[in-house]
Parts: sequence; C-alpha cells; structure tokens
Amino acid sequence: MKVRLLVLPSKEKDDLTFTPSAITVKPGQTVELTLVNNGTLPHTFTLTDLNIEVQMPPGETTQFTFIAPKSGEYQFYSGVLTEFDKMKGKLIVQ
Ligand SMILES: [Cu+2]
Repeated sequence: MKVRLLVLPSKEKDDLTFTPSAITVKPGQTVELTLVNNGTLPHTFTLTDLNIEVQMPPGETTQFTFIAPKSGEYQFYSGVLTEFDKMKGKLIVQ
C-alpha cells in the first residue's frame, strides 16, 4: 500500500500539519510512505511505538517502507519540538 503524506507550505508556523492526519492500513501490510515536505522548515515523521524517526528536510521528498503492526491506533508526530503539539496524526491499523 502506498501512502503520500504532505507537509503543506505555510507562512505561519501554526498552520503546519500532516495531510492527511490519519492513515488506515491492515495489520502486517507493507506500507510505502512518501513524505513530502513542501514547507521551509525541517520536520520529522516520528512514530515511537515502531521505533521510526525519519527526517523531512524542507523542500524534499523522502520514502521509506515499514510493516504495519497489530491492530490499534498509533500516534505519529513531528519531532521538531516547537511544533510538537500541532504536527501529529494517527496510524490506524485495523
Ligand atoms: Cu514539524
């Protein structure tokens, strides 16, 4: 399964979000994630439950693959601390 996750350009930091903010996959599924950072600030895709932390440099597209875990909801976020509260989303495995 291929998923594209965007960080949209923004003039104000507060507007930064992951789009979409929820990804739904099946347990054990191979998920190919494309991370597109269209903004001007660095971000990360961090999913601590799965030991994932991928850097998202500004203006760059990054791809990585992981295997979906067992059913549940797992939070991901950007580990750039000033935006921690805003940039987050959910991996839903069902
Ligand atoms: Cu961020």
